[in-house]
Amino acid sequence: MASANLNIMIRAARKAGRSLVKDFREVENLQVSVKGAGDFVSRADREAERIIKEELRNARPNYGWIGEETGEEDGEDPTRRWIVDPLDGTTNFLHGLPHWAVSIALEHKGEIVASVVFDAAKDELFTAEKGDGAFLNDRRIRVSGRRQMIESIFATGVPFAGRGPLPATLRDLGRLMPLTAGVRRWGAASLDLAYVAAGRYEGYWERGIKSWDVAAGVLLVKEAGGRVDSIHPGQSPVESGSIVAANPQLFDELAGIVRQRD
Ligand code: LIP
Repeated sequence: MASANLNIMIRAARKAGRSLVKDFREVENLQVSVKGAGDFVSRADREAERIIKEELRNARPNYGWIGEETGEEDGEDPTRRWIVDPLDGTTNFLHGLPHWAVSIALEHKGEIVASVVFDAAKDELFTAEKGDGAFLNDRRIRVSGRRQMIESIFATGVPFAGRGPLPATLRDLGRLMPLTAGVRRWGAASLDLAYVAAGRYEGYWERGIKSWDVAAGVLLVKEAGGRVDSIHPGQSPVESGSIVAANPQLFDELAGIVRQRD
C-alpha cells in the first residue's frame, strides 16, 4: 500500500499532468520564452511547477524543495526535500511529441525514498518507494532479464544547442553502437529510467544531466531490481551530473564502457 507521502506525490503529479495535457493540445498557441538556446520553458511548465509546489507545500509545509523552474528552498525539516521536474522532455512537448513526464522524488537524509514519474500523454504512472518495489499503474515492474549486449537496447541523452559534453558522448556512442541492438534518444531522462525499470530498455546512461531529471527515476530502477551509479565512481548518480543504469546482468559491461578513458 502506498504511504501518505506517495499518495500526496501521485495527487500532485496527476493534477500537474492534467494541466499539461490541456496545454499540450494547444501547444501551438503556448507562449514560450527562451531560457537558453534550445532550452525552452513554456507557460505550461511554470504552471505545472506552481501546481505541484502548492500541493506538496500544503500537505508538507516543512519539507525543503528543489524544482527546475523555481530553484532551491530550505525547509524547516532539513532532512527531507522534494526534487521536482514539472515537465521533463520540454523540447518534445514544444514540438508536439507525446513523450514527456512529471517527475517528483522525495529525498530523506540524502537518499531518494519515494518516486513518481507520470507520463500524462500515455497515462502511465510509474511509482516506487524504498523497499516496496516499483510499479506501473499499480502493476509491479522488473528490469529486463536480457544478458547479451547485442540483443539489448540502451537509451541516452545527447548534448544539444552547443552545450554539454559532446566529445565524451560521441566516444560512448562509438563504443556502444556496434555492440548493441540499438541506442535510443527519446528526450526525457525520467522516462528513460522508468523504461529501464519496466524492462523496456536494458540500460541508460547520460552525461551533463540535472538532479531533477533523474532523482525519481533512480529509485524506480533500484526498486525494479536494477543498478544505478554515477559514471564517476564514488559520486552520487543524482547529484554528480552523470549517470549509468542497467539491469544487473549488463550493468558492469555498460558502466565499464562509459567509464573507459581513451
Ligand atoms: C531534458 C532531459 C533530456 C536530457 C536533456 C534535458 P528537460 O530535461 O530529460 O533527456 O537529455 O539534457 O535535461 O529540460 O526537458 O526537463
